[in-house]
Amino acid sequence: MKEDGEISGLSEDGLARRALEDAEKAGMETAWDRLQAQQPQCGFGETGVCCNRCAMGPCQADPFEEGPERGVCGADADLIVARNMLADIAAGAAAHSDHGREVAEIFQKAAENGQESGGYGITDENKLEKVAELFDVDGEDASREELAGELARRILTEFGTHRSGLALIDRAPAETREIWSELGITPDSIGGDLVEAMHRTHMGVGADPVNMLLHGLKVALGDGWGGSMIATELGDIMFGTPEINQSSMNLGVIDENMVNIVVHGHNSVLSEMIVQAAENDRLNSLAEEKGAEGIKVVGLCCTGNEILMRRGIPLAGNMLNQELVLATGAVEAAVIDYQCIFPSLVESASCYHTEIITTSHKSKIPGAVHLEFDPETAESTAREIVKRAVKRFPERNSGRVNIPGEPKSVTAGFSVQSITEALGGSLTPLIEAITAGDIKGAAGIVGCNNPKIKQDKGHIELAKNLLKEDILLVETGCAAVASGKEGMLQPEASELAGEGLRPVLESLNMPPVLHMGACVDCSRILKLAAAMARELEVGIQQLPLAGAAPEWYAQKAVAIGSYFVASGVYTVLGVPPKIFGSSEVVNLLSSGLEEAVGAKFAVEPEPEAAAELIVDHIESQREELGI
Ligand code: SF4
Ligand code: MSK
Repeated sequence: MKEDGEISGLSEDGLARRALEDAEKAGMETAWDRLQAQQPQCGFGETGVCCNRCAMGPCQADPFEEGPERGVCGADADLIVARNMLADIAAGAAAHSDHGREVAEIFQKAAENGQESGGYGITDENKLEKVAELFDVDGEDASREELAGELARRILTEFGTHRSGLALIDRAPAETREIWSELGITPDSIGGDLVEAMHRTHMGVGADPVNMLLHGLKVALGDGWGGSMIATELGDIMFGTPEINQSSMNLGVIDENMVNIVVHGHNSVLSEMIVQAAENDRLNSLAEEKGAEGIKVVGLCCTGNEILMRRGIPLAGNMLNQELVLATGAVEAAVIDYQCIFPSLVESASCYHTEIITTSHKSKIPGAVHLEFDPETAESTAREIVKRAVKRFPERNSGRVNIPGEPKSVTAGFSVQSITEALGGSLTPLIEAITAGDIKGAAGIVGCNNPKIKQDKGHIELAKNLLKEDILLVETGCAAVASGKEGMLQPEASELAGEGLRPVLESLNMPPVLHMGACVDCSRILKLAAAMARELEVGIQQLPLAGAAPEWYAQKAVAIGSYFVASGVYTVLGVPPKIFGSSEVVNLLSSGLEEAVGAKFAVEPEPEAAAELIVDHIESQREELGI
C-alpha cells in the first residue's frame, strides 16, 4: 500500500488521485507501482549507450571511461547513441505511418465500394478536392468516387518504395524546403525511408553518427508531412474536418447509470462505428432491459481525441488514466486498437467486471476478447461490441462503483479550417495580433504522460507560464487532455492569459489552449505553422514559435520532436532523451542543428525554466523578424 501523501505526488489530476485510492483498495497494480519496482533503472540504458542489436552483444560503451569504450564490433558511444535514436525515430514514425496507411486503405475501399463498404464514405468533399489537387489528381470529369479512388492510389504509392517524393511536403514554405534539400533530408518515400532506417541500424552499416541522425530527420519529416498528415487529412475527408464543439473531460464522464464503453488507442475508424452503434434503438432498449438508462461511449488517449474533435464525444483521460478509468468500477467494455495501451490492461481489468476487447491483429493481448476490425464488417462488429458491453452491465459490483467527481466542460475541435473560420475567414487577424505584439507567439505543447513526472503537472505548469507571457497555445494528444482536465480548454480560462492575449481571446470567445487533436494531428500544427510562414513570407524557422513535450514517453514523441525541429521549430523536452552518453549527439541536437535547420532541441524538466527558454526564443525570433 502507498503511504499517506504518496498518492498526492503522483498526479495533478484530482479525480485520478481518488481513483488511484480505489485501485489500491481493489488490488490493482498501476504504472506508478511498476515504475517503483524498476528502481534503480539502468544508467547505460538511460544514457543510450546500451546496444543489443546483435548476438555479439549486449554491449555498453562507457561514457565515463571506466569500462570498455567500444562494443564488440567496435561501435563507440557516439555511434551506439545515434543508432539507438535513429531506431526510436523509425519506430515512432512507423507507428504513425502504419496508422496513416490503414486509414488510406479504408479510404480506398470506401471510394471503390461507396457506403456499402462497412458504412465508410466521404463527408468533407471540399477537403477531398483540395487534397486531390495537392496529389496532382485531375478531378475534372471525374465522379466523387473516381476522384477518391485515384487519390487513394496515389497516396498508397507513397507508403511503398517509390522514390519520387511526398506530395504534402509542398505545403511547407519554399524557404524551409530549400533547407531540407541542401541537407539531403527531403523525404522521398514513407516506406522506403523507413526500411532504409532499419537497414542503417544493423551492425556494420556506417559509423558516422551525424549521417545516422540526418537520416533520422528525413524519416521524421516523412512522418510529419507524410504518414501523420495523411492520417489526419483522410480522417477529415471520411469523418468530417473538426469544427469547434463543446464536450466534457476527465474520469467523471463515466456515467454510473449507463452502460459505459471506453474506446482507447489511436485509430478511430472502428470507434466511429461504435459511436453510431451506441445510438441504435434496439441496443438502447436492451440496455434498459438490463437495468441501465442507456449506452455511453467515452474516449481515452488519442482515439478519444479523434472522436472528441470530430464528434464531441466526452473523453475520460490521457495515458496514465487508462488503468484508473477501470477503477471507477463502471466500465463494461474497454475497446482498444493500438499504441499506448498497457499490455497489463487485462490483468488490471480482472479486478472488475470490465471486458477488454482487442480489435487489431497487430495488437492482441492474451486474455482479451478479440473481435478483428475489418472495414467491410465494421458496422456489425461495432454492434456486436456494444451488445457485449450491454450484456455485461448486470455483472457490475455496485459496491465497487465510484465515479470520482464531476466532468469538466471543454471546447475542442480546432482544425486549421475551424481556427481560420473563427478568425473570420483568414489567418490575417492572428498574424496582425502577433505583429502588433498582443500575441507574442505560439507554442505547441504535445506528447504524453510519463509516470516519472507527476501526471499532467509538466503540461499544466508550462502552459500557465506561457499564457501569462501572451503566448497562444496549440495542443494535441495527452497534453491537450491535461489542459482539458485542468479547465484550460474553456473560454473562461482566458483569464490565465496576459494582458495582450486575453482581450484577443475574449473578443473571439476562444479558450487560451486550442485543442488540435490526437498525436498524429501534430500535422495540423505543421500545417498551421506553414500557413503562418506563407502569410509572413518567411520560413517556418523564422517564426516566433516553439514546441514542447514536457511529459513525453513514446518513440512517436521522438519522431514528432524530430520533425518539429527539422521543420524549424525550437523544441523543449521535459524528459531527457537517452542521448547523454554521447557528447557528439548532444552537441548536434542542442546546437549543431540550429545552423543546419534553424532550430534545435533543449531539455528542461522544470516547467518554469522551460517556459523561460521558450519565451526567450520567441522574443529573439521576433527581434530578428523586426516585429
Ligand atoms: Fe555490440 Fe556492436 Fe552488436 Fe551492438 S552491434 S550489440 S555494439 S557488437
Ligand atoms: S496517446 S503517444 S501517450 S500523446 Fe497519443 Fe498520449 Fe503520447 Fe500516446
